[in-house]
Amino acid sequence: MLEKLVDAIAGMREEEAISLVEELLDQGIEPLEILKKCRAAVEIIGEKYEKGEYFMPELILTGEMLNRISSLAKAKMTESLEEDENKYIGKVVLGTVKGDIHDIGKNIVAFMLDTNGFKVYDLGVDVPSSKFVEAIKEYKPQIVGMSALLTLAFDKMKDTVKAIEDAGLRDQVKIMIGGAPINDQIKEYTGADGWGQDAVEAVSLAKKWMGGN
Ligand code: B12
Repeated sequence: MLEKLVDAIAGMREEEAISLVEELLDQGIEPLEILKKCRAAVEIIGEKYEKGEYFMPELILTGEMLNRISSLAKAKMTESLEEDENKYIGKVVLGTVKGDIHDIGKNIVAFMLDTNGFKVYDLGVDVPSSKFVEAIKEYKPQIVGMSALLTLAFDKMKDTVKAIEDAGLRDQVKIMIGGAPINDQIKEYTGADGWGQDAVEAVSLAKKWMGGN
């Protein structure tokens, strides 16, 4: 049935995918197993997008499906994980910066970090620097992730890094940034510690910073 799930997601059959997830969870399948299968489906979708078989509407639908599936899976996961914070590899505060409302990529990053054992505090979109600072104080993450698709938002990323510095929290967190236009130069400009081209790189970077491989 797990393979049927991959097929339903990659085939854009949203309601079938949701029913399958509900059934699998009822059968006691580990939420993490389900999320791993979603990751496999996302890889197929990404390939189809690159080949020109899928377009933006499919990516948007993917984001929507993943949100629905991850909230079903997360509801189960938090039951077992929240009792023991030590089970997480690390904590990440994540958001799309002020002025930018693109969140499909950010949600995929959140989802992938989740699947890989990180506790993610997703602040949403259009997030002002003050909200990042408050979230660092409240959740004490080791990592902060910022997403942006608009070139206008680079300054907001820089401002947020500065606000974290001004609040005396800069040495407590590693900061990663991402989004289609981000590159090494933007990383240097904003003062972030690293950047990732996709959600897989986000996870590798986060694991590296937490001392994993
Ligand atoms: C879908 C889309 C929208 C949707 C967003 C829906 C949503 N819920 O997100 C809607 C229609 C709302 C939208 C609105 C706008 N958009 Co728009 N949009 C796009 C589009 C087509 C795709 C973006 C996307 O979702 N890509 C797919 C995801 C999966 O990729 P991704 O975001 O890059 O994420 C991956 C990586 O970058 C990385 N990543 C992402 N975040 C992070 C974070 C970290 C920490 C790490 C490590 C990695 C990482 O991992 C992700 C997964 O692999 C792009 C064009 C494009 N080709 O990028 C334009 C684009 C980004 N939009 C653009 C514009 C101009 C706008 C508008 C201003 C349009 C308007 N005039 O109203 C508004 C902006 C409103 C605002 N204030 O933000 C421009 C930006 C130009 C610029 N240089 O700034 C683009 C480039 C289109 C263009 N060519 O002109 N948009």
